[in-house]
Amino acid sequence: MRISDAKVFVCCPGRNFVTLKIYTDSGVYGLGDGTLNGRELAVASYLRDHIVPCLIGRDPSQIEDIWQYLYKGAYWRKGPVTMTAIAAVDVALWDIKAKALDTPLYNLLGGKVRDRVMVYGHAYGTTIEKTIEDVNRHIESGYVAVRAQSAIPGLSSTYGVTTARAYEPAQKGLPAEHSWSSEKYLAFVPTLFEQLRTAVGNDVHLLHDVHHRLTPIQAASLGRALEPYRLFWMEDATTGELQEGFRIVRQHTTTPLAVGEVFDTIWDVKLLVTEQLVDYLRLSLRAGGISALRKIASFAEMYHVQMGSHGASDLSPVTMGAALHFDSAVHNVAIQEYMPHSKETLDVFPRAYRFADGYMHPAEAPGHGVDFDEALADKYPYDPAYLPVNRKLDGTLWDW
Ligand code: CS2
Ligand code: MG
Repeated sequence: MRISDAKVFVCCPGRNFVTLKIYTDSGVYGLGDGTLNGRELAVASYLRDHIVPCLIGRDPSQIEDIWQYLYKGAYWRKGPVTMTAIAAVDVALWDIKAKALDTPLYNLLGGKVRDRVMVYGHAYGTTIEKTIEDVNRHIESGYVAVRAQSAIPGLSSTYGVTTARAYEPAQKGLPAEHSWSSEKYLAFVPTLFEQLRTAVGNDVHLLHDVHHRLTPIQAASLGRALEPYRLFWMEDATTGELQEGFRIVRQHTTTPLAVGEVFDTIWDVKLLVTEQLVDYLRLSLRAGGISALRKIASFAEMYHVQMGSHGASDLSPVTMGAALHFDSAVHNVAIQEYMPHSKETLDVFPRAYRFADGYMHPAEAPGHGVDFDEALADKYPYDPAYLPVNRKLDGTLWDW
C-alpha cells in the first residue's frame, strides 16, 4: 500500500478546525486533526506546503519511520505548530492501519485494559450558587467527575465562565483583553470549593483549572487551602516552561497536580516525571500523536504519574475519537476531559464514540471511528478567532 495523496481542510462549523485526510492506492483513507487554537492556518500551511509533498509514495504502514522522518528530518524540532502537524499525520496513519486490518484502533495499542473511560465535564457559573447548580446538573446527567470554575468577584470576566450553556475558548475577531488579579482569585477559590463540597458530598470527583495564572508559591498556597475539599486534581497551577517551579508547589501541598495541555514533547515533562512533581500529565494527541503519547505514558508509568488528556472543544472530534482508543488501551490513563462539541461540529464529523453515564466508549468500527463530511465542511469557511489575552489590574500583560 502507498500514500497516493493527502489534503488539508480548514473549516469553521462553530469554531475552526484543521483536518488532514491521507489517501492510499488501496482506497483506504485516514483522518488526523491538525487544529491549534488561534494558530490554525500555520499548521495548515506546515502540512500542505512542507509535509504533504513528502508523504506521497510512502508506505503508510511505516508509522514510526514517518514520525521520525518528520520530527528529525525537518532539523527544526518541537514547537506546537510542528508537533500538531506531525500529530495529524500520525493519527491519520494509525487510522489507515487499523482500517486496513479491519479492527478498532485500540487493538493495535495492546487491546482494551478498561471497559469505559471516565471523563470529567465542565461546570461553571457567574456566582457560587450557579456553579453549584451546574455541578449538580452534571451529576444528574451521570457525570462522576466535574471541573468547577466560577466568575471571580471584582473581575469583569473570567476565562471558562459564560452565561451560555456551552463555552467556546476562542472569540471571533482579534484577541479580546481580559483583566486578572491573582489576589482576588486566591481569596475566592477556597470559598467556592468549601461550599461546593458541602453541597455535593464526597462521591463526586471535583477538579479545578488555574490556567497557569499563579506563581509557584501562590499555587502552593492555593493547593494547601484546597486540601480539605479533596480535589481530584488542580490543573495548570503554574506555568510549566520552568519545570523546577513545580518543586515549590509540590513541597507545600498534597492536592494532586495536573499539567501539560500546552506541552508538545516528552522533553517538556522530563523533570516533572522523574522528580514526581505532578500526578497527572494532560498532553493530548496534539503533542505528536499516538506514537508520541504512548512513549510519554510509558515513561510516566515508571514514576507513578498518570495520564488525563486535554479534551477541550478546540480539538476536533477526530482527536476525541482517537484519544478514546488510546485511553482504552493505556494502563496509566486515569481520566479524559470531555467538553462536548457543538451540533454543527458534530454534523461535520460523523463518529461512533459515545457518552453514557459519565463515561465514554470508543468506536467499535475499524480505525478510530471518526469521519469527515467534506461537502458540509465546505459550507463553513475559516473565521479568525483567538483566545483572550489577560492583563493585570495595572495594565501589565499577565506573565504567568
Ligand atoms: C482548558 C482549555 O480545557 C481546558 O482545560 O484549559 O479551554 C484551553 O484553554 C483551550 O483548549 C485552549 O485552546
Ligand atoms: Mg486546562
